[in-house]
Amino acid sequence: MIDESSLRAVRGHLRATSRIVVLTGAGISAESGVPTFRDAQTGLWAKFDPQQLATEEAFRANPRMVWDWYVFRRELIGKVSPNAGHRALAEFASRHPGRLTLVTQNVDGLHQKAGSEGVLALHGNIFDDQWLDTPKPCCNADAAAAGSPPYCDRCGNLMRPGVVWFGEALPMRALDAAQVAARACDLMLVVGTSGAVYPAAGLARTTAGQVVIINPEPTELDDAADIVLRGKAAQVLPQLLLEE
Ligand code: BJW
Repeated sequence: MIDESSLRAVRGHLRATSRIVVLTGAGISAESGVPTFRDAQTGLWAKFDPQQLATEEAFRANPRMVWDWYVFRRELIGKVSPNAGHRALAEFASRHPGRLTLVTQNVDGLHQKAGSEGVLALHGNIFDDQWLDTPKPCCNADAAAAGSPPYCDRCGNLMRPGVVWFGEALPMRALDAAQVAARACDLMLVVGTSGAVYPAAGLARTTAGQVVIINPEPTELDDAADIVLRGKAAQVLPQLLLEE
């Protein structure tokens, strides 16, 4: 149970500022049924550590296994819908144009599906494909040979998911825009992230604005927070954003 005075304080900040950044992580999609990144995996994948799978090294060593992990997750995410947390953010932004910058680490596309526009997706999109190695003229993504993963039948180049793995650079335009917004904002809501992965987590450490964490569990960013709301995103966000 979150105390009403903390909720009132955050609602006050939301009313008072026109420069709000929301940084989201896997926890915001938990109530849609998407397991968080560091959650125990289920079924066939229970024995694998996601941190060991989400790397180029793992993909090159065992492309079929890593590709199949993404196919499994694509199928799971394809079946779920945005929840009240995603919807509250989209609704707030459409009622207050230009006031909110939404930055997400999530690759599930649920913010966009909820109607949020201009989402800065720092870690890509799980439904995109791209070539593993710089494509040659023979590499035609639309004509990739079926396989696990699909491949170029001329040179053997492999398709991989269009996400950002550990050790890879984030999309420069999205990261630059997120850093500029974070530095300039008066209020940052940090929702459903463990705060363990950089440079995304660094946004909460470089902002001059008030930092509000929304998470049912402790995070690695709690020391940077002005207010911590210990609750679930799909419950807390509507209370903050839709009850003015
Ligand atoms: C709820 C809830 C509910 C549950 N409501 N909440 C500085 C210091 C140390 C290390 C580094 C550093 N800078 C860079 C690094 C290295 C590395 C890194 O950060 N490593 C750390 C592990 C230490 N970073 C990188 O490698 C990045 N690249 C980079 O820095 O490149 C440099 C470079 C420059 C130029 C050229 C080349 C290179 C890349 C990071 C990419 C991260 N990618 C992933 C995988 C994406 C694809 C996929 O999904 O398969 O992104 S990793 C994974 O972590 C995924 C997530 O987006 C990301 C963050 O996870 P998130 O969202 O926080 O999820 P969880 O599971 O950790 O937490 C869930 C939270 O939800 C929990 O807190 C729950 O309590 C909460 N929760 N239910 C609200 N209902």
